[in-house]
Amino acid sequence: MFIEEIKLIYTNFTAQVNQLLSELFNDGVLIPEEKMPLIMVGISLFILLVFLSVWFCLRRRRLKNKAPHELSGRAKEKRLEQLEKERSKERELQIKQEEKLQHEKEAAQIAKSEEKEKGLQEKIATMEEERRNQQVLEREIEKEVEKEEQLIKVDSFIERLRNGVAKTRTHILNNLTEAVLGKKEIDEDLLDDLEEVLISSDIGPETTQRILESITAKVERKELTNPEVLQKEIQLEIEKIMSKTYTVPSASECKPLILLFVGVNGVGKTTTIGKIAAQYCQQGKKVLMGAGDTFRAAAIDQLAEWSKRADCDIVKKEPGSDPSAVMYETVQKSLDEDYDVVICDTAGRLHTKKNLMEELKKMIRVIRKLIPDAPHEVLLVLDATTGQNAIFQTREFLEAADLTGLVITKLDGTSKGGVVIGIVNEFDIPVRYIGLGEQIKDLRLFDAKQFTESIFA
Ligand SMILES: Nc1nc2c(ncn2[C@@H]2O[C@H](COP(=O)(O)OP(=O)(O)OP(=O)(O)O)[C@@H](O)[C@H]2O)c(=O)[nH]1
Ligand SMILES: [Mg+2]
Repeated sequence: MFIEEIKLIYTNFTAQVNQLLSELFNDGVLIPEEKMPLIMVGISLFILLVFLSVWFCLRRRRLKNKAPHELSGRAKEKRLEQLEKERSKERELQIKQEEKLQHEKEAAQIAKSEEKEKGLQEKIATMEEERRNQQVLEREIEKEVEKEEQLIKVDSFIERLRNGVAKTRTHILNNLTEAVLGKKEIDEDLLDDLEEVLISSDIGPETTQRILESITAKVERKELTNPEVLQKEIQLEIEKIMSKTYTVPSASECKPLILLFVGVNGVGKTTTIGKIAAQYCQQGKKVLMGAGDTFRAAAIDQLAEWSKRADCDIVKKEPGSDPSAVMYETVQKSLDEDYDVVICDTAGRLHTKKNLMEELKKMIRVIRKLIPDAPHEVLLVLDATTGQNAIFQTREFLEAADLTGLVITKLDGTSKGGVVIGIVNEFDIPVRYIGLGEQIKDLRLFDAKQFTESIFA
């Protein structure tokens, strides 16, 4: 009876489940009755599985929330293990977080120091830029100062040159202005006056004649009519006389370049040699001096002193020895030891003038034995303060040697430097150097334009 009831309940239940399934799948097909037990077993197993899963989850959660001492046996061990794992995970996490924080801190610090460094670098760059600007400024100032110093030097040199021809200038300019005054044209009278003005100046009769001839020719050709331009004409004529075209042998073409200085005593030969040697040394040339004035012991010492000042070598012998022997030894040494420039001093006074000239000729012969085209320059030194006397000296020295150039010294000690114009005109020898003082820098290459301007400008 009871079993029958259970069967009935089961049958109803399966029928309802079948109905439910057909509604669930919405297909209206009922499962055959013989398959229902299997379906029911499946459903039961599914429900059991769901129940067990829920139970397992709940149990796990409960165990998880329990303290280890509330557990026992395997569960306790597991819980402890789990707790250990969780703790180590937490520690790892904490370490990671700390590391992250540390990294962030470090990164922030690095960024900060990088920013600081960048700022510093920018500051350094600005300072560097400022320093560079400062240096540029300093260099510019130095250049300016140098320029100014140069100008002052040039000025003082030109000023001294103007002083050296002051009397020549005042004489020519004043008298010429007077002669030209009120004249409308250049006539015979004016030309006579002009002749008087020039001849009474220190430029000499020959030069006066040359200038007059040139001006008269221009007047005749009607190229020159205005008295006002006479001064400019004279200036141009004088510049023409002074501008000799000549080839100066250079130290690079002639090696060694042999220079021989001649002139009467006291004109400034030794001093000029010292100044020229110093200038060549400053250009980096290897310079040798030859102490050819053996007549006076003091002359040898004076040249030796200059060689020290100029920082070059010297060949010297005892006073009284043969000057030609000194020349030979000097030139031989220059050839053996590869000198660039040889500068030879000579005596300005011997027992007789004839001796002086003969000695000079002999020296030149001896030098030519070693170097046939030497001496490359024979420079006659003239003292500007001796005036017309310089003309006689030039004449005499020309008989003994082929003079290649003149050195006019002591232009700072005269006001009648115009005498130089006469010498150059008469002998057709170029002026190579002028001396306007006793310092090295006071010896300059002669510039015809500068010289003429110093008289007329
Ligand atoms: N003011 C001035 N003095 C000069 C110049 N050149 C040379 N002197 C001076 O003139 C004097 C004579 O110069 P020296 O060089 O000894 O003359 P020197 O021709 O060798 O004379 P000797 O050896 O006797 O033949 C010295 O006191 C020099 O300082 C110059 O251009 N200007
Ligand atoms: Mg001398």
